[in-house]
Amino acid sequence: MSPTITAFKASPDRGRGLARDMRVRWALEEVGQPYDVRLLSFAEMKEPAHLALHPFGQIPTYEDGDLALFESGAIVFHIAERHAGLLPDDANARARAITWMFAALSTMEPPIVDRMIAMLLERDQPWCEQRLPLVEDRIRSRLGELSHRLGDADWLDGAFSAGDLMMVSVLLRLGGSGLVEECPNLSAYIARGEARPAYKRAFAAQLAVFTAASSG
Ligand SMILES: N[C@@H](CCC(=O)N[C@@H](CS)C(=O)NCC(=O)O)C(=O)O
Repeated sequence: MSPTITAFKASPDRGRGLARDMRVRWALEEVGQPYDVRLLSFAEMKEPAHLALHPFGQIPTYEDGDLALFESGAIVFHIAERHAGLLPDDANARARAITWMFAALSTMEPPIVDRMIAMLLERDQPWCEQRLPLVEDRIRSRLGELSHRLGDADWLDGAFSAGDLMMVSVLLRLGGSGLVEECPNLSAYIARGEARPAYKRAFAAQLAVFTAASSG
């Protein structure tokens, strides 16, 4: 049996890779694990059947036999633990790759999500014009620090890992902001992630949901 994940039936970014099922799809593609997708409307995400899987009524979720998981980070970690290819065998290198997953989710992603909320939901607030530059400066600092650490390496710690998968996924949420472009090595890092065949397959699969919906 293949695992089943959940994704948006109608994605706010029209299936352009930003919804967080993309990370899970990418991880599954990297390890060569086929999967099924259950598409949900916003209303369906808040119904009891889905709330039993995801206490916050969101996507993605992951079901495999008796196991049901939520939180993209936990799901990608689980996939990386169960299959070869996303975490190194060496125990210390593995711990460092996991550290990068946490860094992506708990250090980089919060200010990036703050910016998205400011752009999408707070635009009309009188204080938004003052707040946005502050949020962007916080992101800029983090990007500068990350850029310094990455230097001219291809990936954050040796070979590509779940840490890079998560970091690239989070940085992609800055598309169109111009912030990443201030650090050319980070732009190149993201491009390397996007060039991976597994990323391309995952992106195409997510986009196909929207393409099918708009042509049907
Ligand atoms: N920390 C969660 C965030 C999940 C999340 O925010 N999901 C969004 C889609 S990317 C969602 O379901 N939004 C709809 C909602 O919150 O009602 C994760 O990484 O899985």
